[in-house]
Amino acid sequence: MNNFNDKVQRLFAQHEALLTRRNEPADGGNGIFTRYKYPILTAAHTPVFWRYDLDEQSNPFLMERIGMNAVLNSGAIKWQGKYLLVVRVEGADRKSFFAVAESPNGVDNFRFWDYPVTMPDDVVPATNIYDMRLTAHEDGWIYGIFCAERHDDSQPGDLSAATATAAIARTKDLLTWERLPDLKTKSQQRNVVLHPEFVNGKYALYTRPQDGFIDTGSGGGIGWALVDDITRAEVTEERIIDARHYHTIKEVKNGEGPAPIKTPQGWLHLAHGVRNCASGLRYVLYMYMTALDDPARLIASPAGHFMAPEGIERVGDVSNVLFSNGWIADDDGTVYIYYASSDTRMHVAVSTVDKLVDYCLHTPQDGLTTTASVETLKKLIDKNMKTMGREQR
Ligand code: BGC
Ligand code: BMA
Repeated sequence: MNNFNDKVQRLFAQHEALLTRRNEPADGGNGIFTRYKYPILTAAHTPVFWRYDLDEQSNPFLMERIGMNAVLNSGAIKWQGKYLLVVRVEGADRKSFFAVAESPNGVDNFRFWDYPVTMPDDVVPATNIYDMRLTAHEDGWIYGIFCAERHDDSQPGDLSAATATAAIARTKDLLTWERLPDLKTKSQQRNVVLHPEFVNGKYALYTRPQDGFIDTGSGGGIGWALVDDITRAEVTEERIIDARHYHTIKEVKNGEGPAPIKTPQGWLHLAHGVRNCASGLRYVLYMYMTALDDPARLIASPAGHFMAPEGIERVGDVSNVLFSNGWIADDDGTVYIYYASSDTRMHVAVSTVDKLVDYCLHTPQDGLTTTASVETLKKLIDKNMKTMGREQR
C-alpha cells in the first residue's frame, strides 16, 4: 500500500470525497438567510495536480511542490446554467490569482477548472491582484473589476508602502480576458464595482475613495461615479452615496460588495463595514437599497450588520473578517450569498430577493445613539405587547 501510485490514488480519492460532500443548511438562523454547514471552497479544494508533481522520478516523496494557502473573496455569476465563482486563490507565496470554480447547484460540488485565469498584465504590471467583482453589463460584456496592488515606489525605504488601484478586465466566456487600462482616479481605490446598466448613457461605478493604502481617511464611504468610456475609464466627479458614521459597524471603512441586484422595489446592495478594536479590524456584511430610477439615491439603510463572523468563521489568516464580493440571484428569486471568512475559506448562505428586500425596508435604521436605539426597541416591544395581549407598562 505504500508505493507511489497507491499514494497518488489516495490523494485523488480524498480530494474527490471532499469535493463531492453534500452540503446542507445549518440549524438555527434568524429568518433572513440560512447559512450552509460546510465551507464550499478551501485551499484543500484546489486540484491535486496544482499542488503535487505527480511524476515519481521528479517527486519520489510525493511532496506538495506548490502550496495553496487560502481561497477567499470570490466574484460570482450564473453562467450557462452553472454557478460560477471567480475565486481569489492565495498561494503559500502570498500571491493571489483568480481561478474559476463551478457548481451544478450553488451550494456544493464546486470544482476548479483545470487552469487558473491568465490575467493579461499588459497595463502597468501589478505585484498582486484580488477581490474581483463580476458584472454582466447590458453592453454585452462580463466585466471583472479587481484590486491591483503595487509597491509605492515613492517611498523606497518602506517595504510595506503600497498602492491600491481598480483594475478592469472583460470577457465573453470567463476563459479569455481582455485587460483595459486601470481606472484613473484622484485617490487610491479598492472595492470598485460596475453597475450592470447604463445610467444617463454612461457606465456607472461604485467606488471607495481612500487617502492611503489602508486608511480611507477623508474618503467618506461608498462613492458613485459616471464614466463615459470604460476602455479609458476616469473618475472626474465622485460623490458619496453610503456614508460612514461614528460608532457604527462602518466607522472606519466600508465598501461595495458584489454588483447590486435589481428588484421591483429598488437596487439591493451588499457591502462590508469595518470598525477598529483591540483585536484589529472587524469586517462585517451589511445591506442597503437604492432607488430604481436613481441607483445613487439611498432608500433603505437597515441598522447594523447583516452577517457577522460566527464560530470557525471568526478564525483564520485575518481573523474576525467576513467579506463578500459575489452573489447570485436565481430566476426563482433564490439568492446565493458567497462570502469568505477570515481571509481563509468560502461559504454560502441562502436567502430570497423578497426576504432581503423585506429585511432592508423593515429593519429599523440606526439612530446613531444609545437613546435612539432604546426608543426603537421599546416601539417593537410595545407593538408585541399588544399582539401578545399582554399589558403595557
Ligand atoms: C491584502 C488584502 C487586504 C489589503 C489591505 C493586501 O495586501 O492582500 O487582502 O485587503 O492588503 O489590508
Ligand atoms: C480588505 C479587503 C479584502 C480582505 C480584507 C480583510 O481591505 O479588500 O481583501 O478580505 O481587507 O483582510
